[in-house]
Amino acid sequence: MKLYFAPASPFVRKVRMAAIELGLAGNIELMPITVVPGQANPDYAKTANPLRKIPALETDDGQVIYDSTVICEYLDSRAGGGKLIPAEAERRWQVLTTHALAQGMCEAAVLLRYETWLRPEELRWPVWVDDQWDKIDSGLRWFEEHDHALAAPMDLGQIALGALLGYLDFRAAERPWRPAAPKVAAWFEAASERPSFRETVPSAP
Ligand SMILES: N[C@@H](CCC(=O)N[C@@H](CS)C(=O)NCC(=O)O)C(=O)O
Repeated sequence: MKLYFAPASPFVRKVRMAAIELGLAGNIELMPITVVPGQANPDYAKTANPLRKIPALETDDGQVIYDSTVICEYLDSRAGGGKLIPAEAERRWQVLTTHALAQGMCEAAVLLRYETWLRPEELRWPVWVDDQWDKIDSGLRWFEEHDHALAAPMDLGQIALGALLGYLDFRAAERPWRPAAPKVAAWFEAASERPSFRETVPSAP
């Protein structure tokens, strides 16, 4: 399989972490690509993802799958199913919901990056920036108050949360999140020892 990839993306990291947890990383070749809003990338749009977003995964039979959540579901099913997304109904809806929360926090964090790095300064909207941070803070509060969602075994919600926290450390170190979320911080410190976390720490392209 081929994974269209950039080393800073939390969505790509989520897929790579899932692949390592599932024992599939050795079957995936990383294909570096640069995607930036506002920059056309017609080849990638045509051959991989019309939305020009990463990650996208090309399977062994040439099918292209996106987005990160669909790819993780595909990998989970390739590994036998029910591993990172439990099969049992109650747990399944819990994990998919905590995943949706962490995924939404990742989306807010990436939008913040685009707003503060890409958008011309005179066009920036501070109220919108504060609103994205509020979504992240509110999600962190939820995990802090519902730390049963962080109990073993590792699941897709926890993987997405790990990708988000690593991205905050990488892109927003000047705004520390740990003081307001000590239980989440302790979980992240322990989880960061896992190969899936250690081998995928974000870096600049
Ligand atoms: N919902 C998508 C989000 C992917 C996404 O936004 N990726 C960013 C990189 S971190 C991207 O490709 N940005 C390029 C763009 O928005 O044009 C997923 O989960 O895969």
